[in-house]
Amino acid sequence: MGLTKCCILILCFAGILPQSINISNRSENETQPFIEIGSKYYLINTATTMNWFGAVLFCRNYDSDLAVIESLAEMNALSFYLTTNEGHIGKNFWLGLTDLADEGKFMSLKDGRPMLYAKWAGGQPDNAGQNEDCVHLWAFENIFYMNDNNCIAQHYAICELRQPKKTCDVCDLKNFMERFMQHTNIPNCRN
Ligand SMILES: [Ca+2]
Ligand SMILES: [Ca+2]
Repeated sequence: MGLTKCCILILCFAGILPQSINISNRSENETQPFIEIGSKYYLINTATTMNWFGAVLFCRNYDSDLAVIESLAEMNALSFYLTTNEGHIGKNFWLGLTDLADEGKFMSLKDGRPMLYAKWAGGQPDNAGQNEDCVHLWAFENIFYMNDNNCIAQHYAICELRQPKKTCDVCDLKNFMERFMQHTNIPNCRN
């Protein structure tokens, strides 16, 4: 009997594991109106400009965060999209990065940690007028860089969809196993 229950346990384990892994593969319906660019999903709003705080709220309204570019690969993917799709060239886009809390220390709004990646324009960040605390994407000759700007400047918003928390796959699996063992009165497979 012990062996049978262990086999059931293994089969259940094998059955739910692929489902856990597939959580990160999102369907198109799930990600609308966000579009896949590189490894993330973005919503690029070019309908209206807004200040940085307005951009933060705009993204929250879509259960997302003002975009934070965290690697050269993400910068390249987003830059390529913006420079090859009509309607985005020459525009400035707010990012979820600010040094409002501590001058000179740019932090990521989405996780409260120091910014991981920067591609500052020449001479930036300069905190011009001692009043530039919000970061935006700035295009020079069709190449995007970062600049600190006055937070009440009017730019467009780029939002990014939150990544599924992969650790929860393991949590879900662990919880399932615990519930299964409680309901089947299996102390453990070694008995
Ligand atoms: Ca500043
Ligand atoms: Ca600046």
